[in-house]
Amino acid sequence: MTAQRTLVLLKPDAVQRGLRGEIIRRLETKGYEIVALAQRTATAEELSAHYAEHEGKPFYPGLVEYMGAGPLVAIVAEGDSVIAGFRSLAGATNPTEAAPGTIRGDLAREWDLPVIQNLVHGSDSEESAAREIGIWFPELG
Ligand code: DAT
Ligand code: MG
Repeated sequence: MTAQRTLVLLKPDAVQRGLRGEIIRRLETKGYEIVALAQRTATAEELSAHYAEHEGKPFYPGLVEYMGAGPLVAIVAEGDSVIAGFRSLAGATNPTEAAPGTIRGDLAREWDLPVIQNLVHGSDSEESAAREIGIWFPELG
């Protein structure tokens, strides 16, 4: 298996709740390498590019508002099968359904519905990872 890269976001709720260290600890103790890391408040352009697949869905306006509401941390992580592996660490999209032991299952809950605040993003395929790394870290693209 060759090493993959994935794009991880520690979303504004993770930063606001002081969970950066806890989430990065899980990523690192799993054995993944951090290749790049940056904290900043996302621009509207970054968010519309990142979430293009969800444009037009009922939750899209709330999602973009939540993601732009404060600083987030963008990370490129590397390792064998890291794309699927980080999504396993993250758990199901809905934190109520996410299994205990996962980031979302242990650390998130339904909070301010209808927006699902679930602490982290992880790319869902090699194609998404390449596209998303290009959005957040154009210098690595
Ligand atoms: P994931 O982040 O697990 O890949 P996704 O790509 O389907 O999930 O959706 C992106 C984000 O949008 C997700 O993390 C939380 C939010 N979201 C998804 N489905 C939603 C819904 N039905 N209602 C509210 N927010 C939703
Ligand atoms: Mg997704």
